[in-house]
Amino acid sequence: LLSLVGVRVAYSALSEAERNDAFHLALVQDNRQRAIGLVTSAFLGGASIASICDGPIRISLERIGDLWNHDEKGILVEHRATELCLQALGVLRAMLPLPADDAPVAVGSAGPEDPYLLPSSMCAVVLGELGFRDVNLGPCTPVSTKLAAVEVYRPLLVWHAASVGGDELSLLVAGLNQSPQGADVRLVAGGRAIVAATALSSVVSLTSMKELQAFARGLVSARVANRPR
Ligand code: B12
Repeated sequence: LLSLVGVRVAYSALSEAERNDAFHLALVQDNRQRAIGLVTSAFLGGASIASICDGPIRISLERIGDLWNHDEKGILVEHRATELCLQALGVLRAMLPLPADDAPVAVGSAGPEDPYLLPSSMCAVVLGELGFRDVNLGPCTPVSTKLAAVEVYRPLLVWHAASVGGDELSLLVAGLNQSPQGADVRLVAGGRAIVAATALSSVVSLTSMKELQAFARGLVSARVANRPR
């Protein structure tokens, strides 16, 4: 942790654009200490994990995603950067308190054809910061597996991260409708591939981690208010 102090001091002097540039550069240069130092400095400086995800992490990866068009090492940088961001999220996760015994549960994943790791991992850590016991089933998860998890964990919230995908969200909604545990679940979905699915009325369609944070915070407050005294 001491090795992060230097990065932390430097961080507080930077503007938001400079912070995003610094994180992007750390990913491109594969500078793990700096990348993790910048993210932890943001968190210790009061930024929510949701804002770090929507901010430096998303913005840097968007820039890196354009590299493969004109740089043969683009895909190398992209894969390495994804791994570094996952490590940074892991460090943030380790800085959070463990969930309480009676914590609400959230279960989620990406769809069966979706290899993208970060969106579902981000949902998990964002919900963890709010005190949820988060259960991330990760990429390439069949709908039946998610429904099995709903039966086992009886979650308050289910998230579906869709960077690529087909009609699995309708299958998930149908499965939840038929499941006794599905009745109390709030289903949220987000990601690049979700636009066509917003017509499903039981799905709360969200576009960012900050929106997920706000929605989940509302659920937690309602749960506390409805608790028997
Ligand atoms: C890393 C990466 C990959 C890696 C992923 C590694 C891994 N295991 O995770 C791999 C190698 C798999 C990959 C493959 C491909 N990729 Co790619 N990839 C990316 C890259 C650089 C970053 C993706 C990422 O993780 N971003 C971070 C996430 C968190 O950001 P985000 O998805 O924008 O999510 C935010 C919001 O949408 C929202 N959100 C997302 N999900 C959810 C869920 C919920 C519940 C909520 C509330 C919110 C939410 O919150 C997030 C944070 O703000 C993007 C560039 C980009 N613009 O994102 C290209 C990109 C997505 N890839 C692209 C392409 C073309 C491909 C390939 C077709 C390349 C190829 N020729 O093979 C393949 C297709 C794979 C497939 N099966 O579909 C294009 C897509 C273009 C398009 N319009 O569809 C992009 C945009 C790059 C580009 N500029 O060309 N890719």
